[in-house]
This record gives sequence, structure tokens and C-alpha cells, in this order.
Amino acid sequence: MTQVFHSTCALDCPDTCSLLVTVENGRATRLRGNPDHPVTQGFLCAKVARYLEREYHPNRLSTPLRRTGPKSNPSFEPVSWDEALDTVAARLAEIAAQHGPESILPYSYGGTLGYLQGSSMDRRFFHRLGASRLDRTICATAGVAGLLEAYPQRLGTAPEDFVHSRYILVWGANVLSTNVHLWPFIVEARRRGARLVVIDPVTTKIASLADWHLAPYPGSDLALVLGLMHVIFAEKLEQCDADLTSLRARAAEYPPERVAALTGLASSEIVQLAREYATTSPAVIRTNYGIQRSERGGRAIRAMSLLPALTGAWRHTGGGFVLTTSGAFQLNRDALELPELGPPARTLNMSLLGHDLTSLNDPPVKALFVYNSNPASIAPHQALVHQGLLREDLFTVVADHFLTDTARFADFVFPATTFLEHTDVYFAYGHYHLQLARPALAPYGQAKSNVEIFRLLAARMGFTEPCFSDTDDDLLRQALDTQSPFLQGITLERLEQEHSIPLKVPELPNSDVTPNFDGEPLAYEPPLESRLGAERDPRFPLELVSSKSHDGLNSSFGYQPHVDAETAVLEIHPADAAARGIREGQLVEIFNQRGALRFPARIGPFVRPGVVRVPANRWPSFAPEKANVNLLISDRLTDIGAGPCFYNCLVEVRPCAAV
Ligand SMILES: Nc1nc2c(c(=O)[nH]1)N[C@H]1C(S)=C(S)[C@@H](COP(=O)(O)OP(=O)(O)OC[C@H]3O[C@@H](n4cnc5c(=O)[nH]c(N)nc54)[C@H](O)[C@@H]3O)O[C@H]1N2
Ligand SMILES: Nc1nc2c(c(=O)[nH]1)N[C@H]1C(S)=C(S)[C@@H](COP(=O)(O)OP(=O)(O)OC[C@H]3O[C@@H](n4cnc5c(=O)[nH]c(N)nc54)[C@H](O)[C@@H]3O)O[C@H]1N2
Ligand code: SF4
Ligand SMILES: [Mo]
Repeated sequence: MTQVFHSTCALDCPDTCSLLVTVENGRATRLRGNPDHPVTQGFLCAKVARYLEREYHPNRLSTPLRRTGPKSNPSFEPVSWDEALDTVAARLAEIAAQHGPESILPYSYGGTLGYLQGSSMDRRFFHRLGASRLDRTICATAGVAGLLEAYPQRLGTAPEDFVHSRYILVWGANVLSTNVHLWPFIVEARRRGARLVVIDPVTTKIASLADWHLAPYPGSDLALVLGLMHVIFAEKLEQCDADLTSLRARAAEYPPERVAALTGLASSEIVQLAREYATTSPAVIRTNYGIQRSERGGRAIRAMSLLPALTGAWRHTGGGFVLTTSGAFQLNRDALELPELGPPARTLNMSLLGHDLTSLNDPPVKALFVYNSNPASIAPHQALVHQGLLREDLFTVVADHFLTDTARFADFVFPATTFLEHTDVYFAYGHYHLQLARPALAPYGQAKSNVEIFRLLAARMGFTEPCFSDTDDDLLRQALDTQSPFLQGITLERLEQEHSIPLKVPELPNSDVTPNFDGEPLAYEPPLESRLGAERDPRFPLELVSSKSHDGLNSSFGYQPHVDAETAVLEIHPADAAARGIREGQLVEIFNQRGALRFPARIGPFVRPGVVRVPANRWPSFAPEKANVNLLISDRLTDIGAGPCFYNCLVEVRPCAAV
């Protein structure tokens, strides 16, 4: 029997694609983009076009596992769910009784963008337990904090509106790899005469297809924004009635020559960019999360977001700014998560996991429960993270699809369902469509959904509150029970019928968008001091950007050989390679005070001079050093939002001696 199911791609990607899954006799045989969805438009990225390989991969976890042997050299044996759940519940209860419940730390992030599997029964469970709470900062909090300093909510120009743009500034966004469903709208805008400008220290695929590519130093965007504002004010190109006294004074300190020195761009380029941007209408800025992964990143996003208000670009359809659209998805999170179920508890920052696991005393972390994330691969200051995960006295449970690097440190591993196998409702951070997906497939082997895992654990912990018996449909209805004007008229019944429903987002952009132009002063100091702060060190003259890989998605596809190959390479500019005597394909060592890794060099104008790139995130266990690029990354935090500074990292590179 052949059936076609609607589904939704749950991966941590702005596009949240609508999918059609062909299932023959219980087995999925085809996965494609829904041709009727206005953003998906019938195509998928290269990663998910091959997702069925992942779904049925022979290494997929099919039973619960228990570790045998030491964490430094683990092996695993299958156990029954009953035995695994009983033991885990008993251990968690014991640890809570002995050290206090705050010694238990949940750790999760964007393995799925579904509300149910990402933030419902799991949160209830840990809240009721009184476990430490997790500040989920690993990706976006710096940029969001910057945006919210300027605007009341996280909204931005819709992808469908890009066709109306005449000037598209893709600024720190790797669109063709990380947000490919925006591309058709850009193509259409260009067909209608739009100019595409890319600002990125890396020559991304979209940079190489742009009308103009500017490659500043990483972390210099705040200076660039101030330089653009300087020119806009000097040439009286602003179209804004607000009181701009303090912004004007700040921008006056950043003439193009100064900004040229700070950014590595020519002053003529800064002047030209300001003129083009301010005088071409409609103009839109697409940024993503790249810029805010650096020491001045939050404030850089804040400053950038003011530009369309300064020039009046918000007033035009096809103009404006977008970092994220996620603020429109105001589902009833409190009802899903029930934060008041348990006592107040301390909050630990996920970006400081290494520190959390190795330095806390009051109480120390004694149990770690990881799901929807792979911190042994993706968290900064990897040596410290691995040191913490290696602690034999740390009771670790991991729920995942594969035996990831994190799972290899676990005492118990639970096999989890994929988005093709469970129910969920999805937000998006790159468009305004709410989607529901029902299972297209039965669970793989004995896999269980996160919701089910925490339901079963709650019962074993003796949590008798009715909320722990809620069905998936109860949770869906609770999530949709919201007064938000964006969600009016969206019911479970409608979602069941339509699968994807556009939110009622007010016309964006519109002239009512007036940001807070004042706020914190937009301080900016000379480039090395400010971008690299305490990191400044003459031994490490190159800046490392470990941005997203094309075929990977964080670490989720890292077991695939072609993804491993893509993430095991160092890109370096010909001038920097020549200065170090490095030849194409040669094995080189990239190092700093935190560690050293070896990769073959790929020489070319893939990066600007002074910058090297290693795409994120290889599986550490596949590397000879048993570590990936996060070995080199510090655990310093961003200016605002307490996020990681993944893209602020000083290194040196040298050829490895021939063997
Ligand atoms: N193929 C693929 N898609 C993905 C992911 C993936 O791993 N692979 N990850 C998903 C996730 S979790 C996220 S958060 C999104 C992120 O999506 P993006 O934000 O688009 O991706 P990033 O690689 O983080 O950064 C975007 C660009 O910013 C540039 N950049 C870095 N530092 C600076 C800077 O200081 N200034 C400027 N101007 N540019 C800078 C990088 O070179 C990069 O090209 O992508 C999602 N989609
Ligand atoms: N150097 C460097 N480091 C980075 C980044 C970078 O660009 N450079 N990017 C950072 C960013 S932006 C992010 S968002 C983080 C991402 O870090 P993570 O959120 O850890 O993302 P992934 O590594 O893809 O791991 C997600 C895991 O969730 C699992 N999973 C998926 N669905 C489910 C499910 O339904 N149930 C369960 N139990 N598991 C599931 C997947 O199999 C996968 O192993 O990495 C950060 N780290
Ligand atoms: S583009 Fe993004 S949402 Fe669409 S299929 Fe690929 S990973 Fe999933
Ligand atoms: Mo992310």
C-alpha cells in the first residue's frame, strides 16, 4: 500500500520545510518538498533530500543501551526500556536526595524545532524535580538581546516580501547553505532589477554569486554600521523623524577612514555602500546568526537593526530587516512547560558547560540529561567539556538517534524517534507559517519520543500530577490556547486539515516601527582590543571562523563520510598560505593556547586575508585528536545575551613536517 503523508522538517534551520513523505508498506521510499507550500516551493536542501538514509541508517540506535567499561574507553550493551527507565529514575531520585535536585542538569537545544519534543514534557519533568534550569544561549541569545534592545519584538521582513526589494544586503548570512528557501525570492527580485550585496569575511556560495561582495574582518560589523550611519548623516540621506541626537554624535566619531582601518574595507567602499543602501528603495537587510557569535555581536545586531528605521526602509514592502521571524510564534509556552511545577532553581548557562561540569560546588552537577543536542561536539572550550563528561561520578543520560560523541560518555543511552515518527507542531525562524506534523512512520526499532520518555520517567519518579499524563493532543491544544493576535483562528482541527497555516502577522514592514535609538551607547574601540579583547596575542595572528558546513547541520549529519570530509579541512587565503610556506592539500596544524588540530589546507580566496575557516562541526571521535574545532574556541561570552563567541578566535597555522 502506498500513502503520501504531510510532514515538516524539524531540523534547526530557518526554513522549516513542508514535506511530503511517500510510504510503501510501512517504509518511507521518497521525501520531497511540498510544491504547494509558499516557502518550501517543492524543493529540499541537499541534506534533507537524503534524510531517508539517516532514518534507516544501520547505525541508528534501536534499543536502550547501558555503558560497560570506563568512560575513557566505553562499550555498550542493549537493555530493556523497563530496566533503563527504572535505573535512571532510581539514580536521579538518589542524586536529588543526596546532593539536592539542583545537582541534576538537563541539556537540550535545537535537535528539533518542535514544541512538543523540544519544550513540553521534558521541561515539566525537570521543573517538578527542581533540577537546575538551563539558559539556552548556544545559538542566538546575543542577537536576540540586541534586537530586543531596539524593537519590542522579534519580527522581520517575510521571505515572500523579498521579491519586492531593489537592494538586498545579505550581511553575515550564508543563505545558500543555511536558508536556501530564501534564494528563489532573491532570484526573482534580481530578475526585477534588484542588486545583491553580501558582507561576509568568507566567500560563501551566495557571496560568489552577488553583484558585490565586501569581506570585512570578523567582529567588525558594529564599526561598519557606525561608518554607514556617519555617511548617511553627513550626506543627509536619513529619513526619520525621531530624535537622533545621541546616535548622530556617536556616528560622527566614525568617519570612513577610521572605519576602513577597523574593518579592513576601503573607505570608498564604505561611502559607496552607505549611498547605495540609503538611496535604493526598497532596501532589505538579511542577517542571520553569524555576526552575533562574537564579542561585540549583540550590539552589532542592535545597531544594524536601526539602519532601516534611519533610512525609512521599513515603510516599503520589500524593505526592512530580518534576523528571525520566531517572535511571531507566540504559542502558550507556559502551559507546555509549567515552570511553576517545582521550586525555584539556579540557572546554568549551556555555553559554559565545561565550567558547569568541572567547577561548580554548591552543589556540583552530579547528573546530566542530554537530548536534542550533542555538546561533546558543539559546545565551546571542548577540552573542558570532555574533562567534565569524563567524570566517573557524573551520571549521564543521552537520548538521541545515534551514538554521538556525547552519547559515548553516557551511562544510559535512549533511542529517540525522528520527526517522521512523532507528532509535533513547529515554529520557524525564517518564515511565518505554523505547521503540524503527524507521524508518517512507526518508531524505528524500540525508539521513543522525548515526550514519551519523560512521561514514563515521571511515572517512575512518582510524579502524580495530571499534567504528566497529558497526551500529545492535550499538549497541542494547550500550546494553541493563546490570546496572541498572530495565532487567532488557528485550531488543531484546521492544522490537521491544512498542515501549514500562515500567521496573522501585521503588515511588515510598516511605518509604525520606531526603534529605540538611544539605549546603551554603541561603544566601539580599536579592532583588536574590541573584537578579540583578552584574546589578543601576537602568537596567534589569524582569526578563525568556524561557520556552518553546507552538507552538515551542526553535528547531526557528522557520521556521513562526505560531511566528515567537508568539516575536516582548513581554508586559508593564498597570501597567508604563502607567508607560511603552505601548499595546497598539505597537512597543516592550526593551534592556539587551548589546543592543536591537523587538517589538509585548502588554499584560495575562500576567506579574506588574515582569516581562516574550518567548517563546523565534525564528530570529535572521527578525528585523530578526538576533538573538533571547538577545542580552539574559548568560553568567553558575548557583550549581551551571554552567548558564545564561536567566531572570535585567534589561531596560528603552520605546515606539518613531512613524514
Ligand atoms: N547547511 C547548514 N545549515 C544550517 C546549519 C548548518 O550547520 N549547516 N545550522 C543551522 C543553525 S543552528 C543556525 S543558527 C543557522 C545559522 O545560519 P547563518 O547565520 O547563516 O550561518 P553561520 O555560518 O553561523 O553564519 C553566517 C555567515 O556569517 C559569517 N560571519 C561570521 N562572522 C562574521 C562577522 O563577524 N561579520 C560578518 N559580516 N559575517 C560573519 C560567516 O562567514 C557565515 O558565512 O543555520 C542553520 N542551518
Ligand atoms: N564551532 C562552532 N560551534 C557551534 C556552531 C558553529 O557554527 N561553530 N554553532 C552553534 C549553534 S548555532 C548551535 S544551534 C549549536 C547546535 O548544537 P546542537 O543543538 O547540539 O545541534 P546538533 O549538533 O545538530 O545536535 C542535535 C542532536 O539532536 C538529536 N535529535 C534530533 N531530533 C531529536 C529528537 O526528537 N529527540 C532526541 N532525543 N534527539 C534528537 C540529533 O540526532 C543530534 O544529535 O552548535 C553550536 N556550536
Ligand atoms: S532547508 Fe532546512 S528546513 Fe528545509 S529541508 Fe533543509 S534543513 Fe530542513
Ligand atoms: Mo544555531
